[in-house]
Order: sequence, then structure tokens, then C-alpha cells
Amino acid sequence: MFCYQCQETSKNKACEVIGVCGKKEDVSNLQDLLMYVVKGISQIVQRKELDVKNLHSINQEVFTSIFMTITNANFDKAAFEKQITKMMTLRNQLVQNVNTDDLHDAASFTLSSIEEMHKKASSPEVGILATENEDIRSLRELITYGVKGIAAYGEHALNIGQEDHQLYAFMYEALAATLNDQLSVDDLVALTMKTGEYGVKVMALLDNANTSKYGNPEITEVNIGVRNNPAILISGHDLVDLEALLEQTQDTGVDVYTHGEMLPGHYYPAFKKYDHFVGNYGGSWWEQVTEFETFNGPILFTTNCIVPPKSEEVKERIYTTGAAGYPGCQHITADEQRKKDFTKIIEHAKSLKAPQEIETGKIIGGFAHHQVMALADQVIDAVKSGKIKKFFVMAGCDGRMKSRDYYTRFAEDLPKDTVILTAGCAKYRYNKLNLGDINGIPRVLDAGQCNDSYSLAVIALKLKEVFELEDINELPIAYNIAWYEQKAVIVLLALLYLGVKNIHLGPTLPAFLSENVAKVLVDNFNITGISTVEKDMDHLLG
Ligand code: FSO
Ligand code: SF4
Repeated sequence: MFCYQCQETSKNKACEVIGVCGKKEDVSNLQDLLMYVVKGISQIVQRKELDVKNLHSINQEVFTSIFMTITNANFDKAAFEKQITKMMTLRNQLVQNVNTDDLHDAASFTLSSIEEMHKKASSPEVGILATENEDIRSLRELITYGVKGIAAYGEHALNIGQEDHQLYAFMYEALAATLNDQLSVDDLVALTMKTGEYGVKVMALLDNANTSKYGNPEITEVNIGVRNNPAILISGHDLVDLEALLEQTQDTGVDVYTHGEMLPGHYYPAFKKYDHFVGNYGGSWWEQVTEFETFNGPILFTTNCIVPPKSEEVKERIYTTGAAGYPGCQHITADEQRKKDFTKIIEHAKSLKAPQEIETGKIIGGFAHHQVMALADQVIDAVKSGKIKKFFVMAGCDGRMKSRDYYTRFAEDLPKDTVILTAGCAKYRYNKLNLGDINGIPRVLDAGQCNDSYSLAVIALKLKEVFELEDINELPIAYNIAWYEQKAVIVLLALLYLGVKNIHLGPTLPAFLSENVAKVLVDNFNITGISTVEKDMDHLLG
């Protein structure tokens, strides 16, 4: 195996024996093979100049396949074997009437057994290292990871019933390009920027899907304590699953709590009507290791980030759905009408104890673009009068590395006339710190999930308009972003596409950036890694 797609990759180089995330070699290789088949499909779609509008089920299966390979989404070997088999069948139907002589192996190889599948998955032509030139490899992977983010966000929008065919067309274009040896470094740099453009499009699509279905997020205090009823914990990012779970648990005596990235579910008006939607339990994804033990009830994973459970007792309480999966845990699939039946989880919850309280109090959030615009006058006044000197976008991900303490200290040390704009699980490093407010505006404004970074871009563009500035970089906004997995890659590429410069990216720069590719990002966008809180603070405060 060779995987370096996330921030926690071994020695900041690559996981080559087992993933730091717990991903085993066989699953890692199968993920590579699934991406390989999807790239093969992309080449066929491009060659045949197929209209993506006619590829309905293939488009959706491609999204799901890609989503399954995101860090911490799916650890289930059997799920990958099944998905690869399915995608090979779809690929073979597509390839009919194409001269396979000039197709890439990814579009034409055959398999006749599961043994052969595993053999192919571990063969050198399938893995990342198949691309020898380090810079080409780096750009191919950067584009691939961006596309993984697009697929994940695209799938959430699709679950709500919204899709944009341009996204599929771009996905095939980009993935086919990663097989094309004729493309130069410059071609791939241009395609990387285009990936960012589609990152903006997919986040806008998901924002529109979420808000048109569930309303615009609004200022909300979320309880972090517990009640004395049996309960289900829902994690991940999928709001459709949240809605179905809330519907099905109504009047059953079972409460529902959010974990990690599902916290922003509380900000949507549509979910406020459920009295049994009690609050948020615990912190960011990696804290599940202890928090699932004390939660006592079943846990439903709608997407990443799963940490392999240490005990059988916890494992028996874990359920997965959608692209998520874990061997030995029950997986809930949708029926033909795309409906999911969570009865099993609800019955399981009834037989278990209520959650143990680990903290009490409230956290505040719901500052997506619509809510911030409703406060625009207040915000603009505070900026004009100098009460707010600067905004710090500290969006992105959290992770288990000790070095991420940096973000807590950075938030604590920020001057009192600054405001943090956040989204994604990065917020758990400082959202319980009580940093106070400025004229009633909280100093940490949480827009929502990582995809709601889109909201932060909308807010920045709006401020640029209000202050009549030429360039987004003239705004009093600094960017100190934390990344972990591939959705953060698409968020980053989207910000670059929007012209944001001087981003600090940490806690480490991606291992998949070769020296030359990193230099392109530095030269064009002045991206830098983080150093110490003091130095970065000086630098970012200007
Ligand atoms: Fe966090 Fe995990 Fe949302 Fe990521 S839960 S790390 S960027 O999956 O997706 O922010
Ligand atoms: Fe390693 Fe991250 Fe890949 Fe897991 S996803 S194998 S931790 S690089």
C-alpha cells in the first residue's frame, strides 16, 4: 500500500504498511483499484464524448465510489469488493463499441475472480507510485483529492435531490486527465485551478440544497449536556439521514444527539421542531475513542470520520450508512425509493442506558451567510468604528496530532478586537473557550460544516462589495486554516480559485505536494505552513 492523502500520513511521507487511520493494506489497495476503475470509466466517457445527462446511474455510482475512498469513510473490504464488481460491470457496458487499443489499462483490464481483483489491486500500475515523475504525481493526486471532495459534497446535494451535470462532466474530465501522459505540469496546474472552480460550484449547490430544504441556519444555542433517556448519536455530514432519523425516533422515547460534524444540524430551522433532538455530545471526530464509550447508545455514521473501535462493546453499537462502512458493523442501505429504515437502531437504543454526562453548558453557532448578512449593519459598524480590527478564518478540520494545540492557543491569544470565522470540525479546538463577544457579536462565528466554508467565502465577497474594494485580499481577513482529509483539499482549492492569498495551512503541509508543486502554490498564492503562535500572530496581524 501507499497512501498519503491525509494530514496524518505516517512521518508526513506516506502510510506504507498500515494506515495511521487504521486502514489495512488490502482495503487501501482496493480503494486504489476502485479509483482506477473510476478513472477508466472517465476516460471512456471522454473518448465517446458521452452526454453525462444520459449517464444517470453511472454518475451517482461514481460519486459513491469516490466518496468511499475518502479518509476514514469506509474500512470494509467486502464493501469495496462489491463496489469494484459493480463498477467493472458498468465500465464494461460503457466500453462497448470503443476501440480498446488506445485506451488506458484502467479502462480495459479484465477480472475473473475476487483473487484476481486483489492481485490487480496490489499491482504497481494501479497505485499512486505508478506515476514516476514526482511533480506529475503530485498534481494528479492533488486533482484526484479535490475531486474526492467534490464527489462527497455532490453526493450530499444529490441525496437532497439536487444535482449539477457540469460537476459530473468536470469529474470525468479531471479523472481522465490523471491518466493522460501527454499533459504537462502547466496543463495540470491549470486543471488544479479548474478543480477549485468546481469546488465553489459544488459547495454552492450543496448550500442551496441544504437551505432550500431545511431553511437558512440561524443563531442557535446548542446544549452539550444530556437527558435521562436512551439515545442515538448521529455523526458525519448527511442532513437527509439526520432528518430521517429524527422523523423515525419521534415519540419513541429515544433521544437524538449529534457528534462531530453533525453539530450544525441544530442550526437549521427544520430540525428545531423535534423536542427529542437534544444536543451535541462531545467534541470532534477523533474524540469518539472515549466519547462513544460513555455515550452508551448506538451511533450512526452517515459519512467519515470513523476511528476503528477498540472494544467489541462499542463496535456492536456502531451502524453505518451511505458511503461509510466498517467490517462487522451493521450497514443500513436505502430502498428503491431512497428511504432508509432505522428501526433496528431505534430498538437497539431502547435496550441501552441513557448517555453519561461528560460536560454541561451550551455552544453557539449558526452564522452561515444568510444569518451574518442579517447582522450586516452591526458587523459593518463594528468594523468601521474599529471595534473589530480583523477577522480570522480558522475553518477546516481537527485531528488527533498534539501539534493541533496550536489552534487552541492561537484562538486564546488573538486580540479581543478580532473575530474568528469558522466551519468544519476545526472549531472544536476553541468553540468551548468562551472568547466573549464584540457588541453582541460572538468572537467565534461558526458557519457550520466544512462545506459551509462556502458561507465564509460568500461573506468575504459581500464585505468586499460593501467596502468597495478591488481585491478580496484587501479585506481585514486573515486565513489560518487546518486540514485533515480530502474535503479540506477542495475547500482550499476553492479559496485559491476565488483569489484568496496568504493562507496559512497546517498543522503540516500536505505530503503529496512535491517541492516544485508546493513552490507553485507559494509563488502564486503565498501559501505558508504554520510556525509558532507568536510568529504567526505577528505576521497575520500585520
Ligand atoms: Fe471534519 Fe472528518 Fe468535515 Fe472532514 S469530520 S475532518 S474536512 O471529515 O469533513 O470537517
Ligand atoms: Fe495514512 Fe491518511 Fe491514507 Fe489513512 S488516509 S492510510 S492515515 S494517508
